[in-house]
Amino acid sequence: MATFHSLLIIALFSIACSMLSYNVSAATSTGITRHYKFDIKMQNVTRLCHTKSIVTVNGQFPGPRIVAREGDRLVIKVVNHVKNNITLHWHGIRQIRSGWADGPAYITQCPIQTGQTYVYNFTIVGQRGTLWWHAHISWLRSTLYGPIIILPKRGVPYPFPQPYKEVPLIFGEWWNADTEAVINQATKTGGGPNVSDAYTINGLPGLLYNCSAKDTSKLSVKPGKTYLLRLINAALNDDLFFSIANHTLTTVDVDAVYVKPFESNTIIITPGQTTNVLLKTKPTYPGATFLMMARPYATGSGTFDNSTVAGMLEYQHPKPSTSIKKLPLFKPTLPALNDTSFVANFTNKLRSLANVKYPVNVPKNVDRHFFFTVGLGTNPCPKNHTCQGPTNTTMFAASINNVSFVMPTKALLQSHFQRQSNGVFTANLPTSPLIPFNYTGTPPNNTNVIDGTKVVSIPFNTSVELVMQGTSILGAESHPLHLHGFNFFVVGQGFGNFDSKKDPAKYNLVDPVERNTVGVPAGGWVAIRFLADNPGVWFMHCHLEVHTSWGLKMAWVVEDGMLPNQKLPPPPADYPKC
Ligand SMILES: *[C@@H]1O[C@H](CO)[C@@H](O)[C@H](O)[C@H]1NC(C)=O
Ligand SMILES: *[C@@H]1O[C@H](CO)[C@@H](O)[C@H](O)[C@H]1NC(C)=O
Ligand SMILES: *[C@@H]1O[C@H](CO)[C@@H](O)[C@H](O)[C@H]1NC(C)=O
Ligand SMILES: *[C@@H]1O[C@H](CO)[C@@H](O)[C@H](O)[C@H]1NC(C)=O
Ligand SMILES: *[C@@H]1O[C@H](CO)[C@@H](O)[C@H](O)[C@H]1NC(C)=O
Ligand SMILES: *[C@@H]1O[C@H](CO)[C@@H](O)[C@H](O)[C@H]1NC(C)=O
Ligand SMILES: *[C@@H]1O[C@H](CO)[C@@H](O)[C@H](O)[C@H]1NC(C)=O
Ligand SMILES: *[C@@H]1O[C@H](CO)[C@@H](O)[C@H](O)[C@H]1NC(C)=O
Ligand SMILES: *[C@@H]1O[C@H](CO)[C@@H](O)[C@H](O)[C@H]1NC(C)=O
Ligand SMILES: *[C@@H]1O[C@H](CO)[C@@H](O)[C@H](O)[C@H]1NC(C)=O
Ligand SMILES: *[C@@H]1O[C@H](CO)[C@@H](O)[C@H](O)[C@H]1NC(C)=O
Ligand SMILES: *[C@@H]1O[C@H](CO)[C@@H](O)[C@H](O)[C@H]1NC(C)=O
Ligand SMILES: [Cu+2]
Repeated sequence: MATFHSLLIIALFSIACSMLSYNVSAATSTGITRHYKFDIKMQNVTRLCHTKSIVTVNGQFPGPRIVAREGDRLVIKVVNHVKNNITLHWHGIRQIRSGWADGPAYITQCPIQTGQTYVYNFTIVGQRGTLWWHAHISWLRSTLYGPIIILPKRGVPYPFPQPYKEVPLIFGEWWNADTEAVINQATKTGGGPNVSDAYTINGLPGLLYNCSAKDTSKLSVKPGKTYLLRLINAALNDDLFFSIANHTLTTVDVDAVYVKPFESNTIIITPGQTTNVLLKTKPTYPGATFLMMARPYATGSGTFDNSTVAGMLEYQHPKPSTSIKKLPLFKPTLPALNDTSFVANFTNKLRSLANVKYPVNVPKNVDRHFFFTVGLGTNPCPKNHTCQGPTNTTMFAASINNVSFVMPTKALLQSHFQRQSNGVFTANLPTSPLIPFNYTGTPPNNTNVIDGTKVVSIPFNTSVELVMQGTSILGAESHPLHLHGFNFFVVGQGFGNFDSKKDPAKYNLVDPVERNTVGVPAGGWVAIRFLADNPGVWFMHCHLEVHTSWGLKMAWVVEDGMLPNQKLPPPPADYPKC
């Protein structure tokens, strides 16, 4: 698909219109039920002159779009026709009391095995904007991903001028090699995984790569109109800068929450984040074509794919019959690959609307404070092996408070629900570092982590403050931390070591941005708050897939409340078994 099909709101088709009566065992839907069938199957796809058999939904790459309205129920029947185990995650969906449908493998469910079917069934409550779905097992999300477009309830306008058209732009990362082989090799050797061969926009690498000119995403626009671009970063391992030559972008929504609009030439978007921007086209036909480009932001010491994806913004010619002569092509100027101050500047501008219609429900009082260090570390190389970690006797690892999370072989949510956590997980993740050090200074001599399946357990309705402190062990870099089951408020961020005496005084409790994925600044910290009003087991992890593989992940167990509608209902009948 070399051209964009403008998102047709009229193309929204609802198959069943169900009147849902109030049901205390599930979040109530105020809209309609939309049914989707996702067949997981192999498909041959050619990019950069390499043909590869990839795992897809319905043979599509990127996968199909889900379009719904706030308040609708989604019922997605997933049938696995491939050899791999599969789970799908509906990234950013709150899953209020529907944790069984959240998707991370061995956290909320066992995988859907070959030949099996599982129906993901959940409602969209209080969210509108762009989210996305992706596989949540191993590295299969490299090809299994697609947009979730959530329109406001019928008759409710956007808090910005109605755009002429809406277009999803989903950034991805393409490997010529099989990504399962890439992560398996890295796990074995303890080294960094091979980097990707290209970035993509809507699955296409674009004209700056060899053997790729015909695979360029093209956005055809009319002059004098406003377009809503729904940007999604589905790349595995890279934060991305994005810019369109000679055009300004107005950010209006992040992670399906409206923000105070602001303009910039470039945006930064981490894996897991979504950003809706308004693009105002030039008033008259400019007689030029403009590149839309994305490339990484990276500060770590490891190698990364530093290539650039480009798509084309093309103005429709006023006289289509006349032959079009070759037009000049303009390229945007993107920040330097390591421009941390640009990132801080941009993220500091993100503010909630904080008005009567869209209030900020940031917890003002905190029940429990947590301080997590996030960053890299090492595991010892197995005896009599040579490893490719930071030294030949170590393997790369990553941790939270020095605990590198070990994947269980049973689903945590099921074990929790059945009160059979024994031998599956322990609720003893340290709530602050056991050995404090200068997190952003010279790292300690011993960089080894502790391996374990450790979680934090909290009562229903606990108001949580979590400070995430980046470490400089093996290089300071930004970690996009994603929390399942909740949105959180970003109340503060800064560089260096968090100062619990001085920094809280500077918190923004007036209009903090509300989101589900936040970049912990490279060599810095971020403070978030959320109300744990959703019973279940909720994964929190770095959305750089390599760091998740290395153990930068944990889970919050949120206990049931006293009232019937504060309890997690039982799992559905077709819930997969391990
Ligand atoms: C992919 O290509 C291979 C080799 O050409 C072929 O054997 C296979 O049937 C193709 N698979 C699909 C799903 O088309
Ligand atoms: C989805 O969940 C709702 C609420 O629990 C239930 O009424 C409905 O039957 C479910 N649909 C399917 C297809 O499982
Ligand atoms: C990773 O890259 C190395 C060096 O180019 C290559 O030898 C190896 O086969 C690659 N691994 C995978 C899984 O593609
Ligand atoms: C685009 O911007 C460049 C410099 O940034 C400028 O030279 C050029 O005239 C602009 N072109 C159009 C069509 O706006
Ligand atoms: C990208 O990385 C390659 C290989 O490490 C290097 O040669 C090249 O200079 C880098 N390009 C940029 C723009 O940094
Ligand atoms: C960014 O990279 C450039 C060139 O590689 C280097 O000169 C500069 O010191 C780096 N800046 C930071 C803040 O690390
Ligand atoms: C922050 O961004 C604004 C507007 O985009 C710009 O004017 C300002 O120079 C930037 N500041 C820094 C420190 O980059
Ligand atoms: C490791 O290597 C040493 C010497 O090369 C040998 O004596 C020892 O038995 C080996 N240990 C294992 C567990 O293979
Ligand atoms: C591992 O590294 C050490 C120090 O750099 C070196 O002396 C040793 O020969 C290496 N071992 C192997 C098996 O490469
Ligand atoms: C931590 O180390 C950095 C870099 O060496 C230094 O600038 C800073 O003062 C140290 N901070 C503390 C709290 O010791
Ligand atoms: C760490 O290593 C350095 C240099 O090897 C040494 O001077 C220092 O004493 C060590 N520190 C600790 C706490 O072991
Ligand atoms: C698929 O998942 C099941 C259940 O966890 C596991 O026993 C099996 O080994 C997995 N298969 C593959 C190919 O990973
Ligand atoms: Cu990370």
